[in-house]
Amino acid sequence: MTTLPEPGGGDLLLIIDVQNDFCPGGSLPVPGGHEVVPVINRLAGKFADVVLTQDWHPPGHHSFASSHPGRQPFDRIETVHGPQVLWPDHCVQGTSGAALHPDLHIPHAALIIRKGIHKEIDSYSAFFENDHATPTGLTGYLRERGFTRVILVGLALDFCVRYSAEDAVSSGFSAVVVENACRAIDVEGSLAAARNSFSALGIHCYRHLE
Ligand code: VGL
Ligand code: ZN
Repeated sequence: MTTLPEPGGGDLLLIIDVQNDFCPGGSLPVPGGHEVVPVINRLAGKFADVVLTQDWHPPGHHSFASSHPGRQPFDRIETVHGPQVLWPDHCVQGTSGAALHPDLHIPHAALIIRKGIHKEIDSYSAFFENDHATPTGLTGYLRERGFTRVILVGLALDFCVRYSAEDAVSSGFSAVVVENACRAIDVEGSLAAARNSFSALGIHCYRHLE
């Protein structure tokens, strides 16, 4: 078992999208998604500073296959912001599918960032929408609070965790991913692509951390 060097004052735990729709029984289930809940609850107890995210789409969101006649979930299309995987309708604002998993117990989390709120553009990252330009405000929060390192966990490793980790680094923070507190969707090589990106960017990926 590996342990993270004692979380310090500059460290923030960023918990990505641990929501009902990404767990078995939800509309975009990540295999084993619910298994991260106890692991994250334990890890969060070691951090004074925790932020959560929620994928939070309006009905008819551009990333939904149902918004594109003739398309099926997991088809790919080209958009002005690059390639887009089309998803089943998921995490619609205010629905039970968009709620955090009921067993997630992080009472000391200071902030919940909701992303993907604009109908015409997806937002995998907790920092920027998929145009890589429209901010969510998280960078300002982290800078103003003096955080220097972001420890990432949650769903899905190969989409929202990946893009959040990349944007943490491009925004000047160091980033660490705790893989046993993540699960992946793994469509068309997306998990391998995420791992390649982590090593190219110097994002340390703990395979197993308690
Ligand atoms: C996510 C696909 C679509 C994620 C969100 O949280 O990784 N994946 N929306
Ligand atoms: Zn989404």
